[in-house]
Amino acid sequence: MKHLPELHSQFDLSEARIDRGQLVERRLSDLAGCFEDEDSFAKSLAKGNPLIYQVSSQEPGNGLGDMHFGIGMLMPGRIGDEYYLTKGHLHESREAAEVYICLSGTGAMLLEHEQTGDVQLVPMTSHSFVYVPGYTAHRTVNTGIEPLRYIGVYPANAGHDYQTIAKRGFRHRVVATTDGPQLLLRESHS
Ligand code: PAN
Ligand code: ZN
Repeated sequence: MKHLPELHSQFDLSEARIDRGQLVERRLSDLAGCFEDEDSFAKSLAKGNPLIYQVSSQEPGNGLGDMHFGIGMLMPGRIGDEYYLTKGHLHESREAAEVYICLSGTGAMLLEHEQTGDVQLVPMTSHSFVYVPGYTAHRTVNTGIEPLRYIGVYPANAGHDYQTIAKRGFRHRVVATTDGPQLLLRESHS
């Protein structure tokens, strides 16, 4: 069966790009304020401004019931003891959930419920799904030594609220310890 061209898109796993995708790139400087250790952040930034993650996404429609989707690639690395991470956000439509499909690499999804404060660190390993419920701030961290690649699928009306996170921050952070990745309370959280 021949697909209509706009309904079929190929993605490049290694480059983490979808055909006709809009590309967003986040460099270290875009993540100011996200890491606890500001001295380590400043020292790393003085050495260069590497790409930390990118998302290539498609927004085929904005009608009721439409879906958006994107493929992300988060690089391995740390600032101090804290793993490289995405900015993280709540959905503007708070009830909007999201499905992540983990393709390669090793990481975790930090989930914090906006009202209850319930926190979960959900493993992201290749060939697994992570379900992100509504009303939940979500941030991806790469706890491995390879790029973490994943696909996210969410309702078209979800929207991205970065401001609430920028103001309040996440209450927890994910750090490297001799026992592996651990979830700690963020000291600077207000
Ligand atoms: C994902 C994220 C992606 C990048 O596609 O947008 O992981 O993270 P930030 O958006 O927090 O920079 C998603 O959750 N979309 O809703
Ligand atoms: Zn999301």
